[in-house]
Amino acid sequence: MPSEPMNKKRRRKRRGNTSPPLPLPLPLPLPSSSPSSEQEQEEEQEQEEVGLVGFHLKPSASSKSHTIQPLGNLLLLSGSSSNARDPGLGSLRLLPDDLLLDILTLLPAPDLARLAAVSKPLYVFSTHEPLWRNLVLSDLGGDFLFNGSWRSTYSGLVFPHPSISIRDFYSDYLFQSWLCANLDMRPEWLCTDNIDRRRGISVDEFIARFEEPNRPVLLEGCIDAWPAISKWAPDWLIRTCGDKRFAVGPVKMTMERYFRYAAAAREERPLYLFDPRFAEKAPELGSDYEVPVFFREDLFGVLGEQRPDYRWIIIGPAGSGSSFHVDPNSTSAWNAVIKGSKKWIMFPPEVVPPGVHPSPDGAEVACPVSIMEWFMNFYSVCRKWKKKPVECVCKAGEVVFVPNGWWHLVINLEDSIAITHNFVSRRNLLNVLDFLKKPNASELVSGTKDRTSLHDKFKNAIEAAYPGTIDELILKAKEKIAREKKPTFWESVADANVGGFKFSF
Ligand SMILES: O=C(O)CCC(=O)C(=O)O
Ligand SMILES: [Fe+2]
Repeated sequence: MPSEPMNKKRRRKRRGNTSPPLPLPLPLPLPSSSPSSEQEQEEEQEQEEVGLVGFHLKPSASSKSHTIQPLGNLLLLSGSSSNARDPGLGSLRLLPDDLLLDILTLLPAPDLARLAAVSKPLYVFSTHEPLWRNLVLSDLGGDFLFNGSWRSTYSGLVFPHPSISIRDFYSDYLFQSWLCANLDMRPEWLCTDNIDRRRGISVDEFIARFEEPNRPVLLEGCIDAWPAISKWAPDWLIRTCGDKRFAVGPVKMTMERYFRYAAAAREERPLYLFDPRFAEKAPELGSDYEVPVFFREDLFGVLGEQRPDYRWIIIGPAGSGSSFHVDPNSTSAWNAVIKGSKKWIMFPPEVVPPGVHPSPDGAEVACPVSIMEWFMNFYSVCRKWKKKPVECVCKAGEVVFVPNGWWHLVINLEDSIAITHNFVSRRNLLNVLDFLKKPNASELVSGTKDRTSLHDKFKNAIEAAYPGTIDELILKAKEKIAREKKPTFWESVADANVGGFKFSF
């Protein structure tokens, strides 16, 4: 069972080797303020010991609770120190940490629990939370009550799960995983806000300035009248549809259980509630918002029940989000924040974000497992690029327009609730038809079972509902290309209208 949330997107691969090893010594600057209380001093001293100086940890992260240090710290210590990782591993010590963990994913829960009692390092590896998360999701589906950690959620009363503290264990892989779960977003990752913002623009202006040129924009003030803005909050959602089951990563969970999990989740990549059938499951949710006026043309609507998935409710705790992807079927999207706030990073279609490796056929994307890992290792890289990403923080009541083909990454800065729709208008109809016709459509098309025949069905339905529209758009597109095409030297010298000089013998 896949452990990664699929959201509305295509297959995503686990990171191969996208993250460089943690640099040595750990790279972040010393905090400028001096610790105020004795307890803070003590905590800083402890963070210093394990190499955490300058990292901005979440308030919920106790440095006392983690046992793993980066490998570089071992090299800096005196000769008598050794890594507690190796002695208790036997010949397994030769395996890199990620491979060892991959092997442990093959074990059923009772064996993993037993292995934790064998030696200190096997305790560390077999209590690695993502292993237990996989076991919970594959063995229990969404029918679990999150109990503060995945191991105790699974084990409950079934297996003993003692906690022991080990301080001389060094592993970059495990340290990075812990760090990504406990690091706060750094202020320099949040301060760039270079998206175009508009309030009160007309639909024509939106089309001319943003949709036609395929540029992102953040729209303010266009969802103020949504009942959802004042109503939707965890308590209200639990009262209204707490017992209904929604899509959460690879499983289905009741809204109530999901909120219980989300309130306690402290992990690298929190589970995300991302459900395309929310309005059918809870019709009151569907009637608490309406499509903003800019996005009312919805050509996939001609397919009725057979249209691909197009709308989602999105709920997640701070730190959850969507790693880099391009939206499905070459559609454009809008994403409205109802509660919380989201940091967006977007790259135009021709710029592949750093750390992201799409397969040549576009069917798969390999990128860092966690969004935090992307910020730690790649954010500063693209800040130096000539083609800088478009960035913003989208707050409750605001809407981001995501043009088709744009890469985007989103992280929730607070516990957030949002609605997103993907749509086809006349501005992107030809793109969508082209996409659906690709030779590997069976791999690329998503949100429907009917991947290979979607093109013909959609094209015929558009022809029937809007006769002549496709030909008209093709003609317009050709005219546009001709207008934009630079004349060659010979064209310009032969044609006085384009302003070039003429030969005159
Ligand atoms: O809110 C999010 O996590 C972003 C979802 C997304 O990628 C989208 O709406 O296209
Ligand atoms: Fe998206």
